[in-house]
Order: sequence, then structure tokens, then C-alpha cells
Amino acid sequence: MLGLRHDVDVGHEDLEAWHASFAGRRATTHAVCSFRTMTLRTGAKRYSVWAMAGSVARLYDSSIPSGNAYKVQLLLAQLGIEHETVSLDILADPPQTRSPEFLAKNPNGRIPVLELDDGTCLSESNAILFYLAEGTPMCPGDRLARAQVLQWMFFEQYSHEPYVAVLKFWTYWGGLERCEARDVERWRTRGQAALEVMGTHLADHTYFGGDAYSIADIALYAYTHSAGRVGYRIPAPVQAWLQRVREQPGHVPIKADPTGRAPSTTA
Ligand SMILES: N[C@@H](CCC(=O)N[C@@H](CS)C(=O)NCC(=O)O)C(=O)O
Repeated sequence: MLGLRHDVDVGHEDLEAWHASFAGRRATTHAVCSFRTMTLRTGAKRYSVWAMAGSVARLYDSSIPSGNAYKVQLLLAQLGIEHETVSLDILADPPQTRSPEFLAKNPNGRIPVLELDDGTCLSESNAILFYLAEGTPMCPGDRLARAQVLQWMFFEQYSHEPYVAVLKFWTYWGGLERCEARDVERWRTRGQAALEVMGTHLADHTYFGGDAYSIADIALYAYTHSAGRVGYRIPAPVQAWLQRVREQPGHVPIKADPTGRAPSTTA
């Protein structure tokens, strides 16, 4: 598989470090999926090209826009990795994610699931991001920066997504009026607290997890970009960061809601 990332100003030192991190690795199997890169120049433009051993066959997504699946769609787009998408109806009763065929791919019955062409399946959005990003500029080579990427991705899954994503789901698709008031209050309070933590970090940082845009930003962008629409207050540093993320090369918006219940969040 070949990925092409263009319009990226990759500094010489970055490339040196990037290449050094490949030394000694062998890109031979899906289990040890790694990348080999080279740089092409045409005129003033510099292109980074990488070859990935093991092909991504398909991504299992939902037909309604899921932020967790959007993380993966966004990274695949930014890395230029072609793939097939299989959309499952998670609003059906029972959801298509609970079919025996899908449970064989992810016993936890949830999308996103990334399927490689040898049939290996990987679930959990942030694990998929980490797998795809290894060896690319989307995951830093520096040990501390890489741990900081993970720090924010775990934060996203424990302190942000369980509130912001859940409130979004029930607002648009679940029927918020059927929820316990104290649950809704908890989603609002704890989700807001997570957004404030992000604002505090961004008051003196440009991105999460190191100095450069990375999968930590993708993980946090997925539900933050639409949080204002379900009533959260977005701190000013977070608003500025959302704009920086939208301006990244190859950025794609989350897909539209085929049920028409969620407004477009890309405006
Ligand atoms: N921690 C998981 C959460 C995945 C998740 O909650 N997926 C939802 C859609 S966003 C789903 O598949 N729901 C369908 C179901 O529960 O049957 C991840 O980050 O991938």
C-alpha cells in the first residue's frame, strides 16, 4: 500500500528522525505493520511517500455519523490510505453491530473496526489511530511526545467521550427526553469539565501531545468540533485549536447524517 501526503512542509530534521526510526524494521507482515518513506520534490513542493506493509481492506463504520469512526476516516484521508467502508445501522433493533458476523470481528459489538486484508480486525478508535499512524508524522518518534499523545487519547476515552459523545447521541438519535435528568446533568457537567481541561492546555500549547498536529488532536477533535451544538461552552483556546485542526492538509469533515436529525457540524 502506498500513501501520499502532500503540501506538508516536512523539515529536514524531521525526516532524518523519521528515517532513523525505520532503521532495522522490516515491513513484512500485517502484525508488524510499519512504513518506509522517501521524499520527492517537484518544484517548491515536497511530498512524503510511504509504503505500508499490509493493506487496510475495510473500515466498519455506522450509517449515522459516529465521532469514533470519524477519527479513523480523517486519519485515513490525511495519510492517503484507500479503503472500503461498510456502514452498519446502529439504530436498528437489534443493531447490526450485534450480529454474529460482526461480533466475530469485534466481540464488543461496536464500530469502528478496521479490517486488514488478511482478515485481522482491530477495534477501539484510538488503538486504530495508533496502529495507522506509527511511522508517520501523525505520531511523534520522540518517546515523551508519544506518551503525551497517549495521555490525551486516554483522557479522551475516559473524561471526554463518555459525556460529550453520549450527550450527542441521545440528543440526536436516542431521545433525550427518555433519559434520567441526573444522567443528562452529569454528561453536561463532566463534558464541560473536559473541555475546560483542554482549554487550559491550549492556553499555552498549539496542539495536544507534542508540538505538532498528531493523532491526539484527531482523537479530541472528533467530538469537540460538534460539542457547541449540544450546548457545551467552547473555551476560546479550544475554538482557535478547532480552526487549526480544520486547516490541516487533507482535512475532511464528518459525514452528513442520513436521518437528517443532526445538523451539519462542518459550517
Ligand atoms: N471506545 C470505543 C467506543 C465505540 C463506540 O461506542 N461505538 C458506537 C458508535 S460511536 C457503537 O458502535 N455503537 C453501537 C452499539 O453499541 O451497538 C471506541 O473508541 O471505538
